[in-house]
Amino acid sequence: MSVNITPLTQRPAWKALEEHYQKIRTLHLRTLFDEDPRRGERFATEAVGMYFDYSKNRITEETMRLLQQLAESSGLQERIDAMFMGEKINVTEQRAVLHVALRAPRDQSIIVDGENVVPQVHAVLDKMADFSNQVRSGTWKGYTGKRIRNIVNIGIGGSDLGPHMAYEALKYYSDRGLVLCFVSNVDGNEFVESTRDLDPAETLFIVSSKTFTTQETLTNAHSARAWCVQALGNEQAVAKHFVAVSTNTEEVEKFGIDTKNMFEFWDWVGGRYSYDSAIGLSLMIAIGPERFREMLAGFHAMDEHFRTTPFERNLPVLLGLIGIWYNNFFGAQTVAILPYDHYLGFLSAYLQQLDMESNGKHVDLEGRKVDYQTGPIIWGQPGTNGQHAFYQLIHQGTKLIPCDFIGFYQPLNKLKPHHDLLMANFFAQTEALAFGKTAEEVAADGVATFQVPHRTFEGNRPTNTILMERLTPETLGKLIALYEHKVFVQGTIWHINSFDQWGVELGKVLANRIIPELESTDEPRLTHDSSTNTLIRRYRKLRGEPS
Ligand code: G6Q
Repeated sequence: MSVNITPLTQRPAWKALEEHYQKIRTLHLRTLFDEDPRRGERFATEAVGMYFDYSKNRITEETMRLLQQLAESSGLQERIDAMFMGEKINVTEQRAVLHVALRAPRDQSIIVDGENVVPQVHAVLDKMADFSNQVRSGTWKGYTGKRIRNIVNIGIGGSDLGPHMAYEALKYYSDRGLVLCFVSNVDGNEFVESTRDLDPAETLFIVSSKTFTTQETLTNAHSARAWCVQALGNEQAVAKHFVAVSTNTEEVEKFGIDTKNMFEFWDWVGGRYSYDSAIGLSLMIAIGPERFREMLAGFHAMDEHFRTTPFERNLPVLLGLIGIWYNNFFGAQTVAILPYDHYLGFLSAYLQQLDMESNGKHVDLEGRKVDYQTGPIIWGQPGTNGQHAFYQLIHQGTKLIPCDFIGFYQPLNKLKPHHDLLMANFFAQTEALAFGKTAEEVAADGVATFQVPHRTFEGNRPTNTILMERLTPETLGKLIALYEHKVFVQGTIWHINSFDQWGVELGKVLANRIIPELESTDEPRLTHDSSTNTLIRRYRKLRGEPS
């Protein structure tokens, strides 16, 4: 479908944007707001309960018109339809990309290889709900008959970040009688610290791995198994203390987990798009099946908005296009994600994987090296903490850093006066970033002349503002789907495959080669480069006992 598309940088829409950039690159947000007193309302839109103000961006109506043209010239609508219809748009792996099916209502039909996948999705959700209810109610007992109080999710990357982020985000709604931990790193310190205060008789491990072959996850799962069996004195304990989430039945069986305690998902769910599949089992146990379904409904509402809304009012499209504007025309290298909500502490780490693993690609769908920038570096942390740390560079540094500010009208914990103070800071930051403070204004405050340049803020720093009512399972679903689809919009325009991750492979292969070189008792014959050889020899000599 896309093979004959004109290369991105040769399209009229791209060239028009390049010219347009030359015209407005020095235009200041102060001028744009002065010239149009209603700009703050005109460059804002609301859908599915999400208010999106993009007026504090270095854009005009012409910019948005040209960006939309660029989206059209990329066949964006056709690509959206292709994804929702289950076409194999992940071309390098020959797979459909159907995270949207994970939140489709029961009566919807999405066909993959001649089969409607929606009933399978709901069958697994029902099985998860049944299991979650058993654990939450105490019906599911450990090997010694004790109730389960600790849930440890063992998984990494897409099998860790989603449920971890969402558990933190929705902690307010979680069962406080349960302790949840997430163990991902192959570094044994994490496993030991996470389990040291837990009673094995009360602990359930959820081994989450799409492939069930991931080194980190299997190493942690084997350590967990040894920890559990040693404490409970019998191999049979595994059946009561381990469940698996995977697509690989054979490997799950090999590990010794009964496949009736396995929760399935499918190859058309990418790891970083998987937390509303069975990969979210730990989250469902924490917040309960009803809340989990509310979250899926939030995802679905944003999916439908994305699929059906014209580009000029389509939130993921607008967010994606504005990102392209800075990334490809202003040369911005990064995007800061700044949620003003403590519960969203893991959001930027989660979005980092979602965006950077999806769009960190250097060749297009046909394998040609691209001659334009693709995915940006994603980073950030919640306000107001960041204000006292890295915001300095955003305000007065030499780099252009577009920021997404995310907040809620209502706090979950009503503790006066905190929320008003939090939101005052939110609004003040976007105002300061946009309008700055001129040297004249600084001098007029009576500031000593030598200090004036240091205390001047250029402004013209762009921000998006995303506001919703309250942080709930439903609003979280909408927010995550917004970013999933933003990544899709950008990947489509860059004409890259946002759904593979070959970049993770090389390091894995090389590590597997080095493992026996570290483990061998005889001095290994090393054939790496001189740096790697020396590092390995030095490590072997100085590590003490092999571990
Ligand atoms: C995500 C990636 C990657 C993956 C992990 C874990 O999109 O594919 O982060 O989720 O490598 O893989 P497994 O679930 O197979 O253990």
